[in-house]
Amino acid sequence: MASPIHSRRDLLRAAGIIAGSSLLPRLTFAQSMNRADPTPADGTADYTLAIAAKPVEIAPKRIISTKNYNGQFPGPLLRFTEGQKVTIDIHNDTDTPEQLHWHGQFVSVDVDGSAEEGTPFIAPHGSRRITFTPRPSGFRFYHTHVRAGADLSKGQYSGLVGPVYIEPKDNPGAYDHEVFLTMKEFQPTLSRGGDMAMDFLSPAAAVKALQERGEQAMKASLAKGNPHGFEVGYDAFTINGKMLGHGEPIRVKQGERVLFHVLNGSATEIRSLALPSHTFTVIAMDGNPLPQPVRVPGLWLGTAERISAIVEMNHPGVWVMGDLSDDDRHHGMGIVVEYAGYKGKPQWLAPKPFKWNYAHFGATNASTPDPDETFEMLFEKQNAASEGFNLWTINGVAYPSAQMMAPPLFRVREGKRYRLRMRNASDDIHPIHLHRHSFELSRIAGQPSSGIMKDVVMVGGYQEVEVDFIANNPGSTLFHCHQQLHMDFGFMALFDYVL
Ligand SMILES: [Cu+2]
Repeated sequence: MASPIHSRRDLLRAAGIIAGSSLLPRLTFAQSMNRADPTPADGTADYTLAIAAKPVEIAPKRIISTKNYNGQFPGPLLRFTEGQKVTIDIHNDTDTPEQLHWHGQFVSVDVDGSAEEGTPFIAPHGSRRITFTPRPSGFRFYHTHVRAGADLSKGQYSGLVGPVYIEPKDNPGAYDHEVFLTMKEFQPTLSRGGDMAMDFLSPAAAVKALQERGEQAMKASLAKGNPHGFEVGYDAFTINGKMLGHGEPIRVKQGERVLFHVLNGSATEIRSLALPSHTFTVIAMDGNPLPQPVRVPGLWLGTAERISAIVEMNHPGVWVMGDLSDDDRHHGMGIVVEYAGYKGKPQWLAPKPFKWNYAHFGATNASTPDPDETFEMLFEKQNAASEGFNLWTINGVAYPSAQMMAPPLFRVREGKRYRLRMRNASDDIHPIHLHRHSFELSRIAGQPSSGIMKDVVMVGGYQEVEVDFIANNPGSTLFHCHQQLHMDFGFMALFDYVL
């Protein structure tokens, strides 16, 4: 199977590749596993995170055992201050190597938490002390970064997800209190079909050439007698680790302005969120302030996306804040919002249908500067090509399943501005993530955009999206689809810095 690490021999092979790279300090296997334990120079860490399989009660008598941080789901909220160094001890109390990724932060390869970039593993029953300077400010998160392959107890199918908030130098908005929400499914199972929401993205226009290419490939595969590749479905849906109605409600008062920090912590799913009779004023995406606040009836978030939005509490009652999917909400994807002095059955009302267009959140008349270079990227699916799983390629190359650091597909020079022209020849939406950098959305399905800085963007089925980034954080940099089932089966590539 594509799961990269099944044995000590695989690990040795992976470590050999790391040690053989001229871009990294030369480490033996033992060093790369143990380097994780530097002698603590100055006593205690600011935070300690322990990775272990521990029971989590998502509803009364519904207890699941899943790997998580510190015995809780979501992992503890880590509050940092921008530019102020932190030390974190990570203990791995499991039998398999782990990686802890600081999603959305401009950290070094050594602590980023991606074996593909060369971050050392946290050895089974080992630990690692890391130090880094948190940046940029805003809503980030941390999560495991091991591949799961066909093993749905591993990777982000587990509960290894937690929020990070990096305090900005100045406060971005006026609000009465903050609420962090992590949306996450549990109890995954493999299936042969999916019901991914598709029609919410705007513009909706598909690129004909991409569609023909993708449909032809699919037709050819099915004609050979292949089934559809595996997808993943879930039995339990939670917000902050509780199924709808089973956690503490969010208690509010009329007239309050509540700042919600919403994280899609899913391994594979796109999520939505609405609060009946209320609107969201989005102030930041992926933790980065927007050029101006934008009011919307509800939110859509691809895997790993974050939205910070203010809700003015001006419609008293007891409400279900939940996913637009009735099925997923009925299976738990929601949380109760209760106004002071109000009791009763929480009410759900579907908002009027709305489309999600990233460009609406951008600057109104600005355009992005021309890049120094544009990289063309074609995303393709080979249906059921890897033991029943879809295999994914970028420009024809699937990231090797048995290898940690693969040869880089793209090379950048420090200080230059690059444009990624991503062309999706599949009918799936891909939440695309670039490690250790932010990018600016410059074109969404044909529509120009500017001023929106993100680290994940959904690329619609048979659509094109362009993003620009400045190469300002040297070191090996992983680019991948954040859908676990896609990244584990080829949908990754490395950028490397050259002189
Ligand atoms: Cu994908």
